Amino acid sequence: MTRRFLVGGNHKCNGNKESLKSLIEALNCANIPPKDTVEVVIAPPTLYLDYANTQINRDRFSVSAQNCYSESKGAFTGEISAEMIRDLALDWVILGHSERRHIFKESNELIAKKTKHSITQKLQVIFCVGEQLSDRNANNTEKVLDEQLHSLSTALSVEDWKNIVIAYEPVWAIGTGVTASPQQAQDAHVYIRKWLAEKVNEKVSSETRILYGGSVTATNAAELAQQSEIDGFLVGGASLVAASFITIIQSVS
Ligand code: G2H
Repeated sequence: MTRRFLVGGNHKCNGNKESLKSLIEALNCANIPPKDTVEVVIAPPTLYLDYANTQINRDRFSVSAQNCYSESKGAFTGEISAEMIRDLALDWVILGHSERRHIFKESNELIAKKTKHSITQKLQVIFCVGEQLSDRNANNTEKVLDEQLHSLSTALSVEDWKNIVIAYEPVWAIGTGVTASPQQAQDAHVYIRKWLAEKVNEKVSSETRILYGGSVTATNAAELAQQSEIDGFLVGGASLVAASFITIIQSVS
């Protein structure tokens, strides 16, 4: 089974219209593999989604939201809905990022509910999982992944999984400059794929793309990309710098 590489650029709460304009201009003329070889998705802050989608070359790139709520509309001040993302003609949303889980205290259940709702609205979801350093040190990495994946699988039908890309992002590697070693990342990805085979089915296990995220840089991406179970990256800091992001995209092909 060949899984198409995917590289996501998660801008988090960074940048402004001017920096985004420069980034998009650089991406639009970058020498990168075609979309059917490497899929590239950028996720600017919500306020800039529409701007990004009108400026970027949509034959080569897609634009993703970084989050959305579990309901269509209503009295949920500060939230956006999957319906609104679709209204902007966007196809992607990132859900369950560790910063949503740990800073904003989103539960496994809420994230699963958001994911299901997003899929009903025909969005594709980059669903993030990953353990904290204390979990890893206590040998609880697999337990944490089990819990995060279990609540997702209870919310989804088997059909829904074709709209899911999993991003394994160990929290201790996020924005810290400490990257998981290629072997550590590979081991976690193997575990997630085994979990999918046992709890969902073999087809979902072999077809679901699993990205690695956590201090991916232009320097470490190529070696990580050589691991058989790594199907791409979710990149934070390095996705804000055009030259770095382009090198990362080039390194997966
Ligand atoms: C992990 C990653 C992007 P960074 O959060 O999702 O960020 O590459 O800055 O560690």
